[in-house]
Parts: sequence; C-alpha cells; structure tokens
Amino acid sequence: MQQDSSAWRQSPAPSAAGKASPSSAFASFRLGASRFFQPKPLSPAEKKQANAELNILPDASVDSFVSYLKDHNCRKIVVMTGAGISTAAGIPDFRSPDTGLYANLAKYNLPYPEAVFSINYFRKSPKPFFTLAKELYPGCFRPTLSHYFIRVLAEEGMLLRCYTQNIDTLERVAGISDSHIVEAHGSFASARCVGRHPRIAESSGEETAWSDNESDDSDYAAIQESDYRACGREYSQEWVKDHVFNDKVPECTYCQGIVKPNITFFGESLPNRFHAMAGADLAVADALIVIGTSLKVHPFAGLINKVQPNVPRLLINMEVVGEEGSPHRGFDFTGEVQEYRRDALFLGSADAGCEKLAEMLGLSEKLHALMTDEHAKIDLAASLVVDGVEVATIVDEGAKVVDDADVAEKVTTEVEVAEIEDALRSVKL
Ligand code: CNA
Ligand code: ZN
Repeated sequence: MQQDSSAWRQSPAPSAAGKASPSSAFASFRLGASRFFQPKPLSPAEKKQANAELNILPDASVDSFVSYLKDHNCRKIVVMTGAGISTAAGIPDFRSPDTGLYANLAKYNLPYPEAVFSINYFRKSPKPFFTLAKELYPGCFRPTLSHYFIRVLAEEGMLLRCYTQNIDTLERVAGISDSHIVEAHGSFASARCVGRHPRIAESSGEETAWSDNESDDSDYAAIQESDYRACGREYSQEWVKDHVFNDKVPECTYCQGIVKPNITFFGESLPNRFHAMAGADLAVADALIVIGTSLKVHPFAGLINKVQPNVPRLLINMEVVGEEGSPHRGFDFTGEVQEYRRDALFLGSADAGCEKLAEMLGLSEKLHALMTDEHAKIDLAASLVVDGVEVATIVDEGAKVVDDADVAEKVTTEVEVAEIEDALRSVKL
C-alpha cells in the first residue's frame, strides 16, 4: 500500500516518554504554521507559464500544429474520422441539426432515433434500417478531399493509422491501403446472418429442429436465450445490396434469419481489429488529427485520451466537441486545464481543414492531382465504354472501382487524358 508521505512528514516526533517535549511542541507549531502559509499550488496555466516545456504548442492554431509536425518530423500520425468527412460526398451525418439522419427519421416511425442502429430493435423490426441503408449504400458516392488527404499522408509515410467510424467504405474507395484503415464500426463490405439456432437441436444430433418442427411450439417453450447459438453465415455485399435495392429484407437461405451488413450497431461489440490495434497505435502515435465527428459514441471517442499526454492533437470540425474540462480527459483548447498545452482547433469543414493542412505541408498540388485523377477514374467507370467493354457495371461494385487493378490500369493506360476530358463532359452522375 502506498504511504501518505505528507502526513508522515508533518506528524510531530513523540518524546522518549511518550509526551511531547517543549521543543517538539514548538516544532509542531512551526509545522502547523508552515502548513498554514504553504503557497497555493500553481494552476496548470501558471505551471505552463513557469515551464515552457509544458507548452507543446504555443497556442491552439493550425499553424502551430503544423509547425510541430514539421519540427518533429512526425511519421506516426493517427487520424480519427467520423461522418463529417463524408457529408461533402452527399452522405448525411447523424447529428447535424437539420441535415443529419436523426433529424430526418420521422418517416420510419422509430421509438427514438438511435433505434435504427440498435441491434435489439433491428431483430424485431429490420425494415427501417434497410430502407435507410438503400440511401447510404456504398458505390453511389465519391470520396472527398479529406479522404484523399489521408491517403496522401499515408503515401508520404506520415500516417500510422486511420480509425474511422464511417461505414461508407470511402476510405477504401479513396485507395487508402487496408493496413492503414481500422473500420471501428465495421462496414457494408461484408454481411452475416444474425439469426439463431437452438443449441438443443445441435447437441441432440437432430437436423434443423428449427424448421422441421415449426408447428410444435411446445418443444421450444422451455428454451432460454442462452440455449441459442448465432447462425453467422456469411453473405457478400453484392447479395445483400441486391435485396436492399429491391426493397427486400435479406433473409438467410439456411435459417431465414436476417442477414445484416457487418456494421456495428448500438449494443454490439466493436470488431476485433479495433480492440487488437487501438491501444498499441495510440500509445506510440506522435500526433493525432480528429476530423468530422461529434465524439459522442464510445469507446471510439475515448481514443483521444489514449495518446501520450504530451502528444499534440488537432480537431477539424464544424463545431467544438470533446471538451470535458478534465485534467486527464477530452480536449483542452484553452490550455488551462491539462498539464500540457497541446490541443489545436480548426473550426470549419473537414475539406477546408485538410486543404489548409495540405497547403502548409507542401502537399496541396499532389492532393489535388490525386483527387482529380481518382474522381475521373470513378466517373469513367460509372459511365464509359473502354475498348468496347461496357464498364458501367463496375460502379455497382463501388469499393472495387479502385481496388480492381485490371480496371484501374486499363483506365489509366488505355485512355488518354484528352479522352478522359472529353468523356467527363458527357458524364451523367
Ligand atoms: P455525428 O454524431 O453525426 O457527428 C458528425 C460531426 O461532424 C458533427 O460534430 C458535425 O458538426 C460534424 N460535421 C458535419 N459535417 C461536417 C463537415 N463537412 N466538416 C466538418 N465537420 C462536419 O457522427 P459521428 O461520426 O461522430 O458518429 C458516429 C456514428 C455515425 C458512427 O457510428 C457512424 O457509423 C455513423 N454514421 C456514419 C456515416 C457514414 O459512414 N458516412 C453516416 C452517418 C452516420
Ligand atoms: Zn442463418
């Protein structure tokens, strides 16, 4: 057990006889007095005034943050993103007051907005989620400047990892490598059946008692929730998408359970990859950039507290989020609460913030060239015929557009820039 050293230092030494001697009484008085006159402990802001080393950043400006990146040659930047980096692509976020999904869910008749992403509600009533999924489905949107900025950071060897809460797969479409991405809330890229089988049927060696004895309810009356195991059959994104676009709830061909895209709902645990990587990544990160998130969803939001206390952090968002007024948690843009001054803020759109970062890092030209090129490929794939081959179908496979090396190569090697420009004039998105 840890000893309380201050209490130990201040207690008067007893005399040999066990009584306090006059000198010890005086000492006791002096100690009491010095305790009384002890100077007030310095506030974190005063400590920072006295010790320049506590000022990791001199102020909360983007300029100071970028100077730090350059001066310290940061190569292990962790980027955390949320729905705000995809709104410019036309995908609504959750919580923006008029445009967010939560403000526009009336037509689904939900008991509360979050129900659309609640696993318990989904099991009972999957239709609202699939109706919404049709609107959000990947493959219909182009990545934003912010997505490409993250890719440029990776190509410059500056990115350790991008942790995204988004389920739209636009990081993949932007060409950020799988190894650099952690999809903390899963994605539409795969799906599995969330139906359940009675374990009893399995252990008794019977074939699927589930469907064979449907009429005989009494067999199941005594089965508890824990007697079930998840079906878990995997289905492809294309198979699910087919159902969703035909307004059908996708049902497992094996057990008739609902097939759910592997996105994390409220009430479900996050993917293993998140748990396996977050702790180690954040511990060694040399800078953190948080873009387009309300930081309301945990455990993701708590990642900002996992970097070392002297690692600088930048928030790029339409509104200030994540301040908790705590010495150990949340952002501290004023530098008055936490030991180190290290938080910077860009209040505005994700794209404007990333544009500014790119400019200051000398990466602007590369970023714009990359985005123009990638958007052209996506547009082409959506509407063009290359060498007599109809590639319009490729757009249906969304994330594959960039991943599919053959197609990408074909588009870049066989179509001249002039052709792309001509083609773009005729593109109908
Ligand atoms: P949120 O709670 O809706 O917050 C979005 C935040 O971004 C808000 O603070 C906005 O002010 C801000 N914002 C909106 N537009 C911009 C912009 N152009 N530039 C900068 N900031 C902007 O969303 P979170 O991501 O914080 O919440 C986590 C949820 C949302 C996750 O579980 C996601 O799966 C879920 N979600 C994802 C998507 C997607 O994949 N694109 C869309 C909607 C919701
Ligand atoms: Zn099933």
